[in-house]
Amino acid sequence: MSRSLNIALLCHPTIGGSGILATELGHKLAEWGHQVYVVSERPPHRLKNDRPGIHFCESTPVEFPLFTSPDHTLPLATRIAEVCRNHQIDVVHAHYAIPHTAAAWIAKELIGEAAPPIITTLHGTDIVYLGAMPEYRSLLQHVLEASDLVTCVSNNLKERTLDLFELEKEIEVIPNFYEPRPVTDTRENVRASLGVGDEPLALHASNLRTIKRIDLLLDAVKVAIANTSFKLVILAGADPEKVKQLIADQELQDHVMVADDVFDIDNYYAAADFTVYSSEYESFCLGILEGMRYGLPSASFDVGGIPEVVEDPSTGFMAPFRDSEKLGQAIAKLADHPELRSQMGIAAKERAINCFSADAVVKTYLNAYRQVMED
Ligand code: GMT
Repeated sequence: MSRSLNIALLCHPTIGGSGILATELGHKLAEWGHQVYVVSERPPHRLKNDRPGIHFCESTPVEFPLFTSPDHTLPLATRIAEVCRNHQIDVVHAHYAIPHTAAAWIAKELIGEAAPPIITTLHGTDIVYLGAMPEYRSLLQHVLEASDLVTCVSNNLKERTLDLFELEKEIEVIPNFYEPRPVTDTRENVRASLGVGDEPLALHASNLRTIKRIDLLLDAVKVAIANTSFKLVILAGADPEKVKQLIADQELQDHVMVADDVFDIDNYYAAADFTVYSSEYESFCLGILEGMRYGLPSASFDVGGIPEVVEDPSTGFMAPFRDSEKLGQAIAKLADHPELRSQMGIAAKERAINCFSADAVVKTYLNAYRQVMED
C-alpha cells in the first residue's frame, strides 16, 4: 500500500469555484488518510477545519507604514516555506498561479534542495485576465514553467493558456468535481422562505463579478416572464446590494429574489428546478455541475468550458453569448415543461456522477502528486 502524503494546498478563502474545489479536494484527501495543510489568509468558506487530517495554516498579510497597501504574497511565501519544513510536505498544490504559485516558487528558493514539487491548477481568471496584463505576464510565464505540473480544469482553458503563453510544458486537463453535502432542510421550507409556491424555481449562484453578466441574466428573465411564470433565486457570493438595486431598477422584484450569506447551498439546489448562468466566460462553471448533481438541467451561454460540462440538449440548453432572447426562451422552455425538465435532470445527474465524480477526480490528482514526487 502506498504511504499517505503530506500535502500543502494553497487557495483563496473567498467564495468562488477555485476555493470550493480546493477545499473539497482537501476534505477527500484527508478522508483517504492524507494530511492536508491549507495555507490561506483565513479558513476558506467551506473548510471543515475540525476534521482529522485537515490543518489550517494562516498566512497574515502585512501592513507596514512604508507599504501603500498590505503585502500578501511575501508573507504567504514565508509561511509556505515554514509549513513545508515543519510538516515534511511532499507536494505543494497551488490553486491559481498568481499569487499562489508565485509564492510557492519563492518558498522553493527559501527551502533549497529539499523543496517539494509544485503543482499549479489554473482555474480561469489568472489566465484570461491576469495573463493578458503586462504587470503579471512574464512572472506568470516563469512560474508556469517552474511548476512541476500544470493542470487546467477544462480543455478550453488549456487552449487559452497555450494561446497566451509559449510553454514547453505539457498541460494536463483535470476537470472539476462536486460531491453533494447533506441537505438539512425540506424543499417546502426553503421554497416558503423565498416566497415560492408551486411555480418553477431557477437558481443562479455566483460571486456576481462583472464577468457573470447579471445585466444579461435579467434581460433573459424579462424575455422568459413575458412567456411563462417562474421565479429566480440568486445566491449572492458578494455584493448583494448592487444586484438588489439592479433588480429594482428593472422592476423584477416579484420574480427575482436574492439570498446572501448562504452556507447550506445544497438545500437550495434540492429546492430548485433548474439553474441559469449568463457569464461571458467560465473555464468550467462549477455552479452548473453542482446543479447537475442535484438533477437540475441548466440554461446558459455557450462560452469557455461550459460545453464540456453541459450536453445540449440532453442536460441543458446553451445560447450564443449575449443572445438574451434565446437564453430567455431556454428558461421559458425549462419552466414550462416539467417532464422535459425531469428527463434532462436525470441525464444531468448521470453525467455529473459518471464524468465529474469526486472519487475519480481526486484519484487523478493523487496520481499526479505521486508522479511529480518520483520525477
Ligand atoms: O468565476 C469566478 O468568479 C470564480 C472563479 C474562482 O476563482 O473560483 O471561478 C473559476 O474557477 C471555477 C473552479 O474551477 C470555475 O468553475 C469557474 O468557471 C472559473 N471562473 C471563470 O473562469 C470566470
